[in-house]
Amino acid sequence: MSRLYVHEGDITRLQVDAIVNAANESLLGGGGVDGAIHLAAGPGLLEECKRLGGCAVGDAKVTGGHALLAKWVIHTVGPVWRDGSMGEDSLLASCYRRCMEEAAKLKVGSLAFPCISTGVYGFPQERAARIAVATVTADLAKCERLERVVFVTFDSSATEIYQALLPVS
Ligand code: AR6
Repeated sequence: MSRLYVHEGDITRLQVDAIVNAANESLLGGGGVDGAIHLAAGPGLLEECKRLGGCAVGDAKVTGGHALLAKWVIHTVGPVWRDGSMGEDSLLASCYRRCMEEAAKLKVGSLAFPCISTGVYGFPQERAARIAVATVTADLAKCERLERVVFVTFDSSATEIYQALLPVS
C-alpha cells in the first residue's frame, strides 16, 4: 500500500500531525501558502518564528501549530527559480529531505507538503513535482511511523501532475 496521497485544497484545513510551510529566509511570514498558514495559526506562530533566527534555502525549522489543526509546522525555504542552472533542483530536493528528517524526529504519523517554490518562486510545476515525489519516496523508509504523506495541490493542473506520478494507493 502506498503511503503517498494527493489532495487539492487549502493545506491549513488538513487534519494531519504536521504541515510544511513554503516560507522565505526571514521566516516572518509572506504571501501564498505562508500567508495562509500564519493567518490560520494566529499571531503566536509569528512570535515563535521570530525566535528561530531565519532559515537557509534548502533547510527546515519546526514550530508548533498554534491555532491550526496540525500540531506542528515544518518551515522550509525553497529556491527561487532562475533558469535551472543555479542548483535549484538540489536545493528543492534538500527542502523535502530536511522536512522528512524533521518529521521523523517529531515521530509524526501524517505530514502534508504544499508545492514548495512553485508559486511566487516560479519553479516549474512538473519538474518540482518529480523532485518532491522522488525525494519523499526515497526517504519514507527512514520514517517508519509516517503512515500518510499528502502532497497538497492548489489547482487542477498540479493535481493531475501528482496523480500521474504517484503509485495508485
Ligand atoms: N494551501 C495549499 N497550497 C497553497 C495555498 C494554500 N492555502 N496557498 C497557495 N498555495 P507560494 P513559493 C500553493 O507562492 O513559491 C511567500 O510569500 C500555490 O498555489 O506560497 O515557495 C513566502 O513568504 C503554489 O502551488 O510559495 C515566500 O516569500 C504553492 O502553494 C514565497 O512566497 C507555493 O506557492 C515562497 O514562494
